[in-house]
Amino acid sequence: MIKILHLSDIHLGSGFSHGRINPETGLNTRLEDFVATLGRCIDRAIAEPVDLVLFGGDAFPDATPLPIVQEAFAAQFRRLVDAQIPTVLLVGNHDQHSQGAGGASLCIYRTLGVPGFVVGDRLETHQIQTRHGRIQVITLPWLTRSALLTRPDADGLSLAEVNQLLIDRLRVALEGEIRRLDPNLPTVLLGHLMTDTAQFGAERFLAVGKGFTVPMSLLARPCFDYVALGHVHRHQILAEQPLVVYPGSIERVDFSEEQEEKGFVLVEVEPGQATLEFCPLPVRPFRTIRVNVSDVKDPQAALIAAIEAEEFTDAVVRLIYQVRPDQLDQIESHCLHQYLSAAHTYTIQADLVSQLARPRLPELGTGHAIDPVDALKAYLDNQPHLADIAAEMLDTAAALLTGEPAEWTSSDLAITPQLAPLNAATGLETSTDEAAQLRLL
Ligand SMILES: [Mn+2]
Repeated sequence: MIKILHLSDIHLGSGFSHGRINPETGLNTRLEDFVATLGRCIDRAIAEPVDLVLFGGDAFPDATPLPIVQEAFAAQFRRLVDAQIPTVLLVGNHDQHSQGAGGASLCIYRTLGVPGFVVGDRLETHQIQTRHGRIQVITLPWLTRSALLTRPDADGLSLAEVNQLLIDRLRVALEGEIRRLDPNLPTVLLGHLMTDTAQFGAERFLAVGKGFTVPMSLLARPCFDYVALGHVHRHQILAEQPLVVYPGSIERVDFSEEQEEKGFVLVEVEPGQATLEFCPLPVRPFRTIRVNVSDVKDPQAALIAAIEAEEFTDAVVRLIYQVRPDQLDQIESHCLHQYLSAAHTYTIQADLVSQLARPRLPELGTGHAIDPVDALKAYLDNQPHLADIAAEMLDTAAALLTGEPAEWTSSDLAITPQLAPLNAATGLETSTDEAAQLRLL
């Protein structure tokens, strides 16, 4: 039986906007939080002691962390070297250098020859000697398209066909590793990836458009005794036989993780079976106070009541309230700051709402029903670039409203949005879905 501590998505050095400078140390308090939480994970590994630590990737926000952040990370993992606990550091998407292979932020541990440390920056099988016997770990770092495909391979293929080709190539490469496994040793697959069944949080927006989704059928296979994953920040168990697990991030990276419990997992593995324990971490709470005061008489009193109803001592707080422009005089912001001062940090966001939907085209006036054709005409009068097709649009609209079929004309093509633009970087067709996601980056 080999005991493993599996943690992931440390993201040390991110979330500084949710912290403040600690006057005693000069450091951002969120860096201190993350380091303290990482320290708790390492404490547990040493206290057990576990036979192996698996890190599922995304050590830092990017491949070039600040020296002070690198040092804080190294100081914690150094304790595993001193305790002679072998450790695998997997390279996640945030650890990769964007310029070609190599140079990932974690590769320094291999370069320095840190005893007992393995860096997983390629698909590879590592046999690791632990206090309770040997174990084999297949490392599957974050794979980009360019790791598996050349541009000619993808020529003329749709996005779906490219993804299928990527999965086929990964399947073949993984099969090669599986065939060389020693069937008498416990086996772990350690991967930084998105599965097709995971529930996503912030990481979706941190990484979209750069990778691809791996089907569970490739992972949940009897040749693996445990599948240790990283990348998705919400802890989840995706399969029981074998266990396929995201431990989740160790700290809240942003407000999208407000409701998530944070932690790591302890796993006991032997050939043919694994058992799991999720270990929650006491991390700093995030609280959103959301209140609509636009329909109350005393918005200040309503705001204070909403703040007082929440327990947020030492939490990262955001107060979001909806208010009418004419109520702003009634809000005393210094008073809100006073009430929120028990928070670790806080932001206040006032969303202005209009009582009436104000007409954006003055000629349409307010309050009464508008004939749709008049509305379209007013719109077109304000859009000079549509002048060429204005008459046709009005005819078509009139025909649609009377239920008579409009005849298609050549200008229909001119106003059809281009649904599959070429991606300038890859030369691949971009689906509108992906195009929408790319805009989020
Ligand atoms: Mn990731």
